[in-house]
Amino acid sequence: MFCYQCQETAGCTGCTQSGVCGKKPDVAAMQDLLVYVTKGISAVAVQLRAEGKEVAPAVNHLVTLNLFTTITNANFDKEAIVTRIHATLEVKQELLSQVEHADGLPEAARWTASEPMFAAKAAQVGVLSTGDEDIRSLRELITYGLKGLSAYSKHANALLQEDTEVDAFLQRALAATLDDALTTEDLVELALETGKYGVSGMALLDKANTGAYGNPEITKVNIGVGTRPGILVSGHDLRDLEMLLEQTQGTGVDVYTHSEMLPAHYYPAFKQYPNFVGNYGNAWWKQKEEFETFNGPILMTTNCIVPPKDSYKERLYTTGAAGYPGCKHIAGGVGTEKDFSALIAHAKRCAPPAEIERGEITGGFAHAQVLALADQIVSAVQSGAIKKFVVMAGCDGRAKSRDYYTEFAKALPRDAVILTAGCAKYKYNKLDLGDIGGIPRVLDAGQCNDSYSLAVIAMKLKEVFGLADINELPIIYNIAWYEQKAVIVLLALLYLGVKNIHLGPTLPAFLSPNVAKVLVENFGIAGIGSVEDDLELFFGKA
Ligand code: FSO
Ligand code: SF4
Repeated sequence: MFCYQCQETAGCTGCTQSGVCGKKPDVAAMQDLLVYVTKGISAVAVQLRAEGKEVAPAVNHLVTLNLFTTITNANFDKEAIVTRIHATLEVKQELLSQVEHADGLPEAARWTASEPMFAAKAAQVGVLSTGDEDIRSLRELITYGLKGLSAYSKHANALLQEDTEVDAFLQRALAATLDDALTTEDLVELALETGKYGVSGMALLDKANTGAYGNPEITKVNIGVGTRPGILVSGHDLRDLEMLLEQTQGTGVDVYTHSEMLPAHYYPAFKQYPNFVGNYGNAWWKQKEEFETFNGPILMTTNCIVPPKDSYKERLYTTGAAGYPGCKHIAGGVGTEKDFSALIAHAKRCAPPAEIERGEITGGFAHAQVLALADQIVSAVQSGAIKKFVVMAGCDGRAKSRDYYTEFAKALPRDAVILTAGCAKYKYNKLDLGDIGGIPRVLDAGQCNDSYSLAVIAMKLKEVFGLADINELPIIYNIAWYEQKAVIVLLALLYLGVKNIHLGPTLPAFLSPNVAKVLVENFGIAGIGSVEDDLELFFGKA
């Protein structure tokens, strides 16, 4: 196997024996093949559109769900991945029969085989099948960005929102990664275009979430526990959470959020559920301890799954793109009502969660809420009470080096405000960093896709201050990444013209030296240093 798609890749170069995430070589191989056949069906869909034919939404959903399935920590279930390969080959055959001019199609578009051939083919189509390291680097950068975009599209689709232009682009870009005629320049351009559609994809999800559940508002979220048994929901899918909340009414079972599901508490629509108790635990990587003490069933609506301990494995359920062998999967696609009765019955047999923390954390600073406070924020900037905003969005992870972000947050000058989104927040959202004239020093916009909110806020501030360039704002970008959704967020920020983004704790292994050079020279992308050096870099000598 060879996989280098996430920040925790072995030795910062690539996982070759087994994934640091727990992905085994046979699962990695089937993921490689799933990506390959998804590129193939995308090429067929591109050809159909070129011939003026319609591509059904079901095909778009199949492509995005396939890519989402291969995101780090989403699906470890080989059988589930093989089933998706079969389904893709079947739909592809059907689409191929509608193509009039099939001559120019790439091999991936035409390839089909029975299951005994899958392993051999997978060995030929992985990441290393592209020989040139710069082309490989750009193809993977684009593919990982598209995986992130697929995840966001899938969540929007679950709320019955579609953007067929985003889907058409996604398939065109995927197909382009098969095209040997494209140069590094072409692929750099395509990577930026991926960022453009990343903005559209995040905007679509923002519209879907706020349209269905209202605009996030300032909210204090309980981090303690109640006395009744509970179900813990992790991942990012708000529609799954809504169905679970509906089905648990009157059952005596409470619902808690874990990790990236925390921002659900900020939406007005979810506040009406009396059994929606609070947020339990911390970022995804602490789940081994926290799922143990939670005592009740856990629903993973997306990544990030850590291979479960036997002690709680039978309490772990997956749905959507998520999967783990031996864990029960709750079925249901776009527009269907999922049946969570098994989890509810399971919860009733369990003890209530053990308390691991108590108190409250504050969040809900997505664009509408921040813009409602715009006057207060603008005058704090004009009076000098706020000197800088520091975007510390992205992901948390296991690496010890990520303590940097806690120390950096603690050491920031008192007149700096942190803007955050994604699970990166858990590195500092329980520190008492105080406020500036009533404005908290950590403003949490929501999930990683709500980085869109941070971009909307930056655009608005640029307008209010009458600036010509977004980079003239007093905003520093110090972003932590882990998996492929962070890649689409990064490409989206680059597309919006944001320069000098610092990315840590390490730069992606999939950036070849030449591709990294392009990003450094054109966008000022940099890594992180020590807390002291970076503070001096951003704020000058104390
Ligand atoms: Fe985190 Fe995991 Fe949102 Fe990711 S929980 S790491 S970038 O899935 O999606 O921030
Ligand atoms: Fe390794 Fe990350 Fe790939 Fe898992 S997803 S195999 S940890 S590079």
